[in-house]
Amino acid sequence: MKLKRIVGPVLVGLTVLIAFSGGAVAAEKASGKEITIDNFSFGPQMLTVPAGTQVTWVNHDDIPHTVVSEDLVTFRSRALDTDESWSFTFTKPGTYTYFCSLHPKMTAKVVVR
Ligand SMILES: [Cu+2]
Repeated sequence: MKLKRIVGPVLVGLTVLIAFSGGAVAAEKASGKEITIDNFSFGPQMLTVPAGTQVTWVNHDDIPHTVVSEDLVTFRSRALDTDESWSFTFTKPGTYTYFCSLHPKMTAKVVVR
């Protein structure tokens, strides 16, 4: 009788904990990762994500920027005006160096594991 009283709440607590951590992982995957463009630079300069992650770039500068993969073909955004964003989902592991085609000195990389 005494044992039942303790085990009941512990089981409920454990179930809630498992459900909560599962939900948190799903939310993180769905929301993806964000890279900001500010003062002519990408931040973070290097972002590491698991394969399947959607990465979104947001331009906070008041001039346009683009997001273009080093090989020019893997991904290529349109020109992003102030506060515009653009997303790409990385499906294959690798190191993806990219730059802004309007200001080629702006470079950064995404590492996909
Ligand atoms: Cu630029």
